[in-house]
Amino acid sequence: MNYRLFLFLGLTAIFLFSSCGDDVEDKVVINIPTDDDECCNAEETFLAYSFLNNGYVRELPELRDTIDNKYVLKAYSAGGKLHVGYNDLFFALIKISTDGYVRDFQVNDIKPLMTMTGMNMQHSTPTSIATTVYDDTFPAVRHAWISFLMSSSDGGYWELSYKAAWQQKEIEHSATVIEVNALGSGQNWLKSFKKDEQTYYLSLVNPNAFQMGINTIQAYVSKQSADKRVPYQIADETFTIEITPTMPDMGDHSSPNNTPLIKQENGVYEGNLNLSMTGLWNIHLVVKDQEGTIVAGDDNDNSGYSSLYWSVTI
Ligand SMILES: [Cu+2]
Repeated sequence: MNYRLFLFLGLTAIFLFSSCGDDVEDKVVINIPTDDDECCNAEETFLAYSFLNNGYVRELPELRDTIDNKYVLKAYSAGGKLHVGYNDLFFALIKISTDGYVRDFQVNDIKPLMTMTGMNMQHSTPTSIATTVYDDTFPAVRHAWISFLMSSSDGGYWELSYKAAWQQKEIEHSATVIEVNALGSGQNWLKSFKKDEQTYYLSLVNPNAFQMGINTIQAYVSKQSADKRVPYQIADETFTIEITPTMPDMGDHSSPNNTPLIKQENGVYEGNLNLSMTGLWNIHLVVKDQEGTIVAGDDNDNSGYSSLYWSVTI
């Protein structure tokens, strides 16, 4: 987005308006683009541009789509990469003629699909499926998330497709191959448990943002689809996720002031996590249903802690 040009046009318009203020007829002659009611205003454009060019997010070019040579739909992630576990995805729709960001567009039907080459089977993974506005101050950027079960490897490859819609226009981005990287050692951000023959997935949100001390910890609980090729949606049920972080390299000591993850209105689970030192932490999980019955997180290895745990290294 050429924001400077945008600003320049705006300032020129103001200058022209004010310089011929005493001649009412002249005002209608000034040629200010008026066909841009589908785009954001200057401030929203600036904020969206700043966010998408902040050096943290980068485009995933394999997910780009061009529509009638008039619009470009771009997808972004942290560093332009994807990895096992939770990933944020951002979408922006850019009008080529003006470099403006289109507001009020939707991206939905996000379908990650892995083909397991040797096993002759396909499966999806936990995902938000549809997008929401990421930040109300710049509605041009929409947000989704995908939590990948496995990395791309000789054993299989991932593809992603999605649909986008705005002002009666609709496009479908057919499946393109994406690269999903493995996580480093000491990082395990996605766990599963079974309840009544149903598999659930626990996706820890962005633990790379954790710092020493008290952190807000967020997670999603997703349900494996009956047809595993269908993206796994957020589970309807309400659970409570109790957490006990321990340091396995330091005699499994824990930390005080942790609070359970409780389901919020928007579907995310949220609690407090105290990482009192830097290093490797196992976040032991006990999942309870609404009646308080434990549905996952038994102490199977007699360690004194649940054998269901995420691992993070800070
Ligand atoms: Cu797989």
